[in-house]
Amino acid sequence: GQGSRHVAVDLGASSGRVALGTVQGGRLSVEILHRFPNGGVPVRGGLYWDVLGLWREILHGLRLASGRGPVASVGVNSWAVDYGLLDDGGELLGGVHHYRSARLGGVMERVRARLGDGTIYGATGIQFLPFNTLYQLAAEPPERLARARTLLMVPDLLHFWLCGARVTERTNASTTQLFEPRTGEWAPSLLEALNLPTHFLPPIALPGTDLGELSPEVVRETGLHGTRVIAPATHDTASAVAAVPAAAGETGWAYVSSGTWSLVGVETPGPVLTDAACAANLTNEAGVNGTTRLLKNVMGLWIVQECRRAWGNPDFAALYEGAGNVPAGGPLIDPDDARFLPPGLDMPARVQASCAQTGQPVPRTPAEIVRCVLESLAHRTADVLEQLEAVQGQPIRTVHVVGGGAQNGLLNRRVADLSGRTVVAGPVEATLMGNLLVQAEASGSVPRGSVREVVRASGALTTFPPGGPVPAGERERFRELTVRRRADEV
Ligand code: LFR
Repeated sequence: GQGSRHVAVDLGASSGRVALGTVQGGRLSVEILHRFPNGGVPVRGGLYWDVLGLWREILHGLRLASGRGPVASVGVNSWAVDYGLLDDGGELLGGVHHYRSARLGGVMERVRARLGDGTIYGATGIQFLPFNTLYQLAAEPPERLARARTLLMVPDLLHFWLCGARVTERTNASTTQLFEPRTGEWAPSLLEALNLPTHFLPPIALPGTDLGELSPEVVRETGLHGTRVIAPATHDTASAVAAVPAAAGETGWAYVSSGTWSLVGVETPGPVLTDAACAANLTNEAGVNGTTRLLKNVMGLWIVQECRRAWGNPDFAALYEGAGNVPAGGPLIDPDDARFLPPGLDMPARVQASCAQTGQPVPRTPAEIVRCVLESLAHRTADVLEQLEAVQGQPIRTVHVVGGGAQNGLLNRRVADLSGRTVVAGPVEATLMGNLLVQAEASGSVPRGSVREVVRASGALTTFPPGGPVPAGERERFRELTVRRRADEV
């Protein structure tokens, strides 16, 4: 037979893809049909996503898919926390703000002061990050919220355009800091305490929910017939974690979902809302099958991406090769310093200023700057692994690095060396695979609970044992550098 065919749309902060997945004989093959760039669009001091442009690219990708034969289902995943507001008639009310928009300056601090950290964390178990949906809603003009009938997260909005469903898928809802991880329902009390409306929060649907058939208009535009829209784990990180190639019964593993962000975490059977988890500012996001993703956002390859943009987009491969020739033991930054969050062509200068202010040699060449960033990310990853171990009370021996960043051999090696743990890298396409396999599971084309097994059967992994050079006192040098910010763990 032909196997069962599904289409995944994976929207990342810097690029999007439409991919065709075919499941046959317990294996998944993934063919990327269409790639397109993505990024923030600065307008009048704001920063927005080009959702209409993304929609056009999705339609184009679906048209390509229809040329290959019948498709059982399609599902969209993206980054988290951002949303569109719809009016009664389903019209989009204004732009979709980017989570790195300057509109959020000072908002989280005000909300935390008003509600108290214990109340917010106790209700949601979510890491305090300035761009959480809770703070974005607190930054909205009240008239806009009053006019809004439905809030949809970015993948939900695209599903709505595909098939008309007005629901929020659970994994992405869980990132908002408006979601109760124990009950799986919204936590409207936080909005109420801020005197904000809650009427626009839609019903929550589980990953794997059949949302309906493509609208007649989309059928006309794409040529797809009989294709269902099935919600995957719409949060990209949740799709990636669903596809971590851990073996059945494997214990003592953590994951890094490596891309624009590094999401460093473990999978737990339920939320961990202890004082220790709160003090470590760990997030409890929803995973597939009722699991919890206990993790922390680490700034990730964003700093390198933004430096590269400033340097006129040279080849990533050349940048990383150059960085590999720079010796270890050079200057370090605290990658989670808030100064690195906003976009800007001054990113290399920010890295340099940080090194200068901490009395270290200033990296000059792109190779030196990239090495400094990668080395610092590896240190920070090692720190978070230690925090996760302490909070969970269980040793972590293996680190599964998945996503685009898993191609970065230098970063993988340094995470292994600096954390003293074995890194298993791959798959690079974990997000697409997780998205596709949750659809396949829901449509019955792979057995329930077999997603990780199918991923393991579908491609080779690369192992990086620890043991490379770690100059004496190196870990302490990084800790020293980050101690002031870590007191607040944001
Ligand atoms: C990764 C990611 C992270 C989320 C960040 C912002 O792509 O989804 O999990 O914290 O983007 O939405």
